[in-house]
Amino acid sequence: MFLLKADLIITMKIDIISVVPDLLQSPFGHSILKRAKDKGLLEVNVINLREYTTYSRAQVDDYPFGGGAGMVMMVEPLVNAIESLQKTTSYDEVIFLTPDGETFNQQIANHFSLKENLLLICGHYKGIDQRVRDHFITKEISIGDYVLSGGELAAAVLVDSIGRLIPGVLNDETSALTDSFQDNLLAPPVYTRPEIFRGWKVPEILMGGNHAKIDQWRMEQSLQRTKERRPDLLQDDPLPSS
Ligand code: 6GU
Repeated sequence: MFLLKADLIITMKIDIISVVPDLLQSPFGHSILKRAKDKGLLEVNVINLREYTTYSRAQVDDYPFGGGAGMVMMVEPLVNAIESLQKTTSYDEVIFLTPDGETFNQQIANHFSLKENLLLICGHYKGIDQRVRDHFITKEISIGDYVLSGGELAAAVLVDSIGRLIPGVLNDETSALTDSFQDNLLAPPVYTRPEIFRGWKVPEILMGGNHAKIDQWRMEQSLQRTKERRPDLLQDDPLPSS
């Protein structure tokens, strides 16, 4: 929880371990996430894995035992980095971003948004030494069935989707509730000024001011969109898996 009775604000902290920290410099400095940081609700730290290696030339990867293509991120630099961070922070989850993880969705974002301290670990090359996964990782997350060259963009997706859900981050607290996926439905169409553009009119119902009718129209549109585009959502068990 983030707003305690005494109005004490607790910052959510997300630490990210990466071999290409530069990739993560820009994504969190804009828009809603910038506001979350400025309000003191979210802190994001990017940690360069190469600072934790004892090998020469800042080496963090090596050939796989047993042969095969690609490099593997070594156990020692990762464990050094994780244990060093754990000295000052007790993480609620240590999350490894990997294409073979559980597929990320809104329910998982909701779940993580209620945590206080998260550690994200970005994989690269052919992955990380399995012993890190066995002994330190508490959740493995993928952002979809395609392969990225590293976990950084996936980490940015997680931070964005989680950060905007932290209580107090969005101006209008209800607006996260009307997002697509929050109730397993896609969001309805939206319109703003002008009422007519090139002869294309805004649906009359939205201009009438009858909010019960508008709510009903939006629900029908949501259902119709979901049936057409994502019928699978209507069959899914709406309960979160964890
Ligand atoms: Cl989390 N990492 C990588 N490397 N590729 C992915 C992914 C993550 N999620 C989907 N593809």
